[in-house]
Amino acid sequence: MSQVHLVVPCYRESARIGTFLPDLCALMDSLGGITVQVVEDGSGPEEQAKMRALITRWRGEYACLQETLLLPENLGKGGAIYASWSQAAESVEWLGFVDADGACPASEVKRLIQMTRSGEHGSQALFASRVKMLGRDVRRLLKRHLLGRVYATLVSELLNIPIYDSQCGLKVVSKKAYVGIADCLTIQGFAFDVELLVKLLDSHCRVIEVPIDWQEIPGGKVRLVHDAIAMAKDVWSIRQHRRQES
Ligand SMILES: Nc1nc2c(ncn2[C@@H]2O[C@H](COP(=O)(O)OP(=O)(O)O)[C@@H](O)[C@H]2O)c(=O)[nH]1
Ligand SMILES: [Mg+2]
Repeated sequence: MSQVHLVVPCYRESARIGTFLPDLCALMDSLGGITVQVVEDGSGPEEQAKMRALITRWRGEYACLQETLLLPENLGKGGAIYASWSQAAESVEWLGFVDADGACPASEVKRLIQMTRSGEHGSQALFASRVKMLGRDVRRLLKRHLLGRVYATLVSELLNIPIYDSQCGLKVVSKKAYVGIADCLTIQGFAFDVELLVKLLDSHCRVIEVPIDWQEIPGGKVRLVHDAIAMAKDVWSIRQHRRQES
C-alpha cells in the first residue's frame, strides 16, 4: 500500500476546520498509510495558538494527524503546501492537499487516494475537478461558478492545455514527479496549481482530472476581484516564461 502525505493548508481556519478535519482524519486512519499535516503560515499568534490547541487534542484521537507545521510568515496557499511536501518522509510516494473548509468532502479525498493506489489511471497526478454534470453533486454560488469558468477557460486557452478546472482544492501528485520539478516552482499564491500543472505536463507527466462532488462553504478567503487579477497576472507570466523556454 503506497504511503500518502496530505496537507491541509490553513489561513485563519480555526473556526471552519472543526467540522472537516476530524472527519478527514477518521477516514484516513481507516484507509491506513496516510499522514495528514495542517500548515498554518502567518495567521498571527492568537490564531496559531487556537489551531495548535485543536490539533493537539485531535492528535490524541487520530494516528494520521501530524504536528502542525507553523510558519511565522505568510507564504500563500502554494508556499504552505510546498513547505510540507518538501519535508515528507522518504517512504511517502504520493503528496496531496485538500482545502480546510470541507468543500471537497472527506469521502472524495478517500476516493482519489484509492484511485492513486489502484494505479489503473496510469498517471502521475490526479486533479479533482468541479464539473457540473449528471451524476455528480457540485454546488457553487453562481458568481463563483461563472468567475471560475472564465478563469479556467483563460488558463486553458492561454496555456493551450485542455484543463476544465485548475483551481479545485484537492490534488494528489506522485512524489517522484514533484521532486523532479520542485526547483522550478516559483508561484506561492493561489495560481500555484496552474504552474504545478504546466511543469508536470512539460516534464512529460500524465495528469488526469477527476470530477468530484463539491459544495461551497461560506467564509472563503479568496477575494474574488483582487485575487482573480493577481491570478490572471500569474497565468500570463507562466505563459511568457513557457514561451521563452520553448
Ligand atoms: N497556509 C495557507 N493556507 C491558505 C492561504 N490562503 C488560503 N489558504 C487555504 O487555502 C484553502 C482554500 O481557501 P478558501 O478560503 O477555502 O478559498 P475559497 O473557498 O476559494 O475562497 C483553505 O484551506 C485556506 O485556509 C495561505 O496564505 N496560507
Ligand atoms: Mg473554499
